[in-house]
Amino acid sequence: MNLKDGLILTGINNIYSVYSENSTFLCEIKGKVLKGLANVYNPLAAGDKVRFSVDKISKDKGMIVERLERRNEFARWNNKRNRPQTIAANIDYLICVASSGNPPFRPRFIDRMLVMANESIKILIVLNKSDLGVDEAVKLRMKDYKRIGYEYIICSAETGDNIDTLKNIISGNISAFVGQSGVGKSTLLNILYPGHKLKTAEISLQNDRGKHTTNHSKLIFEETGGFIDTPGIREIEIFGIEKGSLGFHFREFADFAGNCKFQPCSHKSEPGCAVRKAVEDGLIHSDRYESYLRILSGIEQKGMDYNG
Ligand SMILES: Nc1nc2c(ncn2[C@@H]2O[C@H](COP(=O)(O)OP(=O)(O)OP(=O)(O)O)[C@@H](O)[C@H]2O)c(=O)[nH]1
Ligand SMILES: [Mg+2]
Ligand SMILES: [Zn+2]
Repeated sequence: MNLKDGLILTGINNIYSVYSENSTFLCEIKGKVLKGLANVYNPLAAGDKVRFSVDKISKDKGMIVERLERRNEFARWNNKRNRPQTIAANIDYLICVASSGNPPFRPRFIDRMLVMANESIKILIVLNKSDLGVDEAVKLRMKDYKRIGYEYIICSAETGDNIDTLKNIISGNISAFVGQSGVGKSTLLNILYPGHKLKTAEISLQNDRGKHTTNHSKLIFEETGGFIDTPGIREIEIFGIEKGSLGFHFREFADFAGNCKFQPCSHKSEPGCAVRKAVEDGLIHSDRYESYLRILSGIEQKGMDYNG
């Protein structure tokens, strides 16, 4: 069998667009299930590298036989299907897109993205829609992200404010744009990489959550880099992290956690907790601590099942 290596651009209803040697092949999974990947929501995500065979008759069709090892992935737990869902694979940059308004700023959502982001992925927080005004509290929150080691940009796809800075940062990288529906992921990408005409739409008026204009993750690449536009997500459910290690995913806790009286410490109610003390002293942002507590309680409620 003549096998080729290719890159998953997108997958819709189990038909995958696979890019290889300057052509795109429409492929299905051979035998429907890939070895060892029966229990995941989506065995293949945009950015995955695969091995496939080309159909002898329809030369633009093929069968995927194997998923190659992932360098990294960004995933969440899909509550509806009760399985992990990969949003993008093999990426350099995770662009956590939020908006300062319409839909409202949700730091809790960003914190969840940061917890799920693999350490091998660079992270950039993008606060879009600056033209709608940015509250002082939101500015402070962004500064706190910077203080604890996350880069951020406040920009506007509408006015073009700071878009060049964003362009320079992601240039030469494969970036996945992830965030709630309606924050402007596709609009930003249309400006950063003109010519692909990604669908965008006004967010629905009934609720502030948007209506999911982008339906499928899609990888597009150019000489200057590439991007994955992803559908808006309502919630990032955490998985694969035990309650005892959640604290390690909050970078700024590291300076204090070693001084907690009890080891290990959940930083919840133990006496002599240095993390809680740091929150009281304003050395850890109280809102970050609140995110920690909420995620922790989610992990505790779901118990072991939660870890896949
Ligand atoms: N005021 C303002 N509106 C913006 C800006 N960026 C995007 N929008 C608008 O926000 C709405 C949603 O934009 P989309 O790009 O479709 O949002 P999305 O994040 O891709 O949404 P999903 O595909 O559903 O996840 C559109 O009406 C855009 O015109 C901005 O910087 N300022
Ligand atoms: Mg979109
Ligand atoms: Zn503690």
